Amino acid sequence: MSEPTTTQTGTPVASDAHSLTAGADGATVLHDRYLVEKLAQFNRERIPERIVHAKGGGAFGRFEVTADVSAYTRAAVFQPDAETETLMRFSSVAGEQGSPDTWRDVRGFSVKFYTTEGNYDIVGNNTPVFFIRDAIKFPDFIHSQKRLPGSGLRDADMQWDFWTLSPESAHQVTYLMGDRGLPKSWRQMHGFGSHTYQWINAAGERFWVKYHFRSRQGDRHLDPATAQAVAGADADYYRRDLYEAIERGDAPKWDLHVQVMPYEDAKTYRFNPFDLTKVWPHADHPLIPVGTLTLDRNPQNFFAEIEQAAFSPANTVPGIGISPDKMLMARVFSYPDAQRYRVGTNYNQLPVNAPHAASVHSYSQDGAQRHAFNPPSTPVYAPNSFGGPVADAVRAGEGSWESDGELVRSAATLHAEDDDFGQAGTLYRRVYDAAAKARFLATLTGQGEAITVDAIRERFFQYWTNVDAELGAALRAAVVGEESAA
Ligand code: HDE
Repeated sequence: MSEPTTTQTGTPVASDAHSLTAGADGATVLHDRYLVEKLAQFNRERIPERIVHAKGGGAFGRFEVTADVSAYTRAAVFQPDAETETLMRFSSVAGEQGSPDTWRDVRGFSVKFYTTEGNYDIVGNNTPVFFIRDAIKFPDFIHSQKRLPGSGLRDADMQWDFWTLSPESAHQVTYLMGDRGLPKSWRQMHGFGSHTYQWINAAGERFWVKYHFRSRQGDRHLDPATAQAVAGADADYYRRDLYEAIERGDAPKWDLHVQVMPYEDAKTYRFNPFDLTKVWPHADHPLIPVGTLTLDRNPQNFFAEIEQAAFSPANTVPGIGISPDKMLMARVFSYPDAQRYRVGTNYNQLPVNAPHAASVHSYSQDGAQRHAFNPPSTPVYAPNSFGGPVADAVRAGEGSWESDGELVRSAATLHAEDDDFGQAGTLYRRVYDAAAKARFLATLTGQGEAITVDAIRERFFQYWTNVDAELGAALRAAVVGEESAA
């Protein structure tokens, strides 16, 4: 026997099929409470999609520490033998909710650790760098990658107009137009925290770190023709792959490593270590193992657990801080702001966002959809004389750095080897093998052909010439040559 259908307040309803009407052929009445509730709830099923990273999927799992990095951080989640429940969400950046998984894009790589000291989130990508280095350009950058206001179409002219006028984008665009732009699956890609973060050990010593998640499934890609065919045949290709792998017990794993830089070294390092368009070459700072992330449990409800999941670089824990990366500091504001709007003021009380292994003692209260609250004996203000929660003074100086100066609007001070194109050229020349270089040239040729404005196309050739002179010449020959042959 099935359970009776009920209203949202638990009352059995009279019919799943027939509205209440004045006679079989007459008007529908407004006091058909269940019909009204059903239609009204339906109209409210959608919340705003994420303005970026709208299309994605995710799963739950655990993070197990396999090494000893306690010399660098006191964070409980990274202490020897710690095991922590995790949530991960993968995503594309520019496409909307329904967009095909295999359109060329950077992929999001978000991890939430439900630690004993509160939730810790690493919200990264499958690339170690980013397109810009100042957050004030982010909305412009995203607008240029999304759709034209009139036609609602994506447009190569505006994408390349923005990129070629923003030369700091060259390194990340070299990743995007290379194999990383078309992963074979979410399981088969590496993940990066991308920014520099701060770790603080038990003695209060500070270090700068970068996170690298190395996929045990390998870092594989689709060739562009396959990606295009799959985009039409199965728009949910990556989402399906992850879900099915976990269902059949094939739990994907990533090994987390960190690069560590002593606090003082940042001042004289050859690249600005807080510039998100730069990597730290592994020869300078080798990978140090930390532990293993395993995804082994699919969500029970995609909307409740993945769509409403709220990841934020603001979610740090004792022993971990942010850095003076201008992008990261802005993200600390932007993510909770997006989530208050998109999910609601009390989004952190939803089971997927609430801490599991830590409890909340906060003086914040009320607000729409409030579910959790303090016992009535807890005072509603601080300071108080009634034993209310008290801040942890140890954290007051934690995660800080020296900073002094006039308020200015300026690019960051350049370090010895800082420029816009050097690391992009190194990636192209030293990391891409001959076959990858050939795929890269073919992809860029297609991009160049899609540009319709001469001035933008000229800047496009110059941009790639700045990355590598031979590449620029080959590209010009391929684009102009193919056109004159046509
Ligand atoms: Fe994001 N980004 N971002 N981003 N981002 C969002 O957060 C933003 C940046 C990334 O799986 C939004 O809740 C600004 C870098 C991922 O749910 C939003 C800037 C990196 C996800 C937002 C950046 C990322 C987001 C959309 C420039 C990699 C998906 C709604 C300072 C290192 C998270 C939301 C998930 C999502 C803003 C740059 C990765 C609007 C302002 C750099 C993986 O708040």
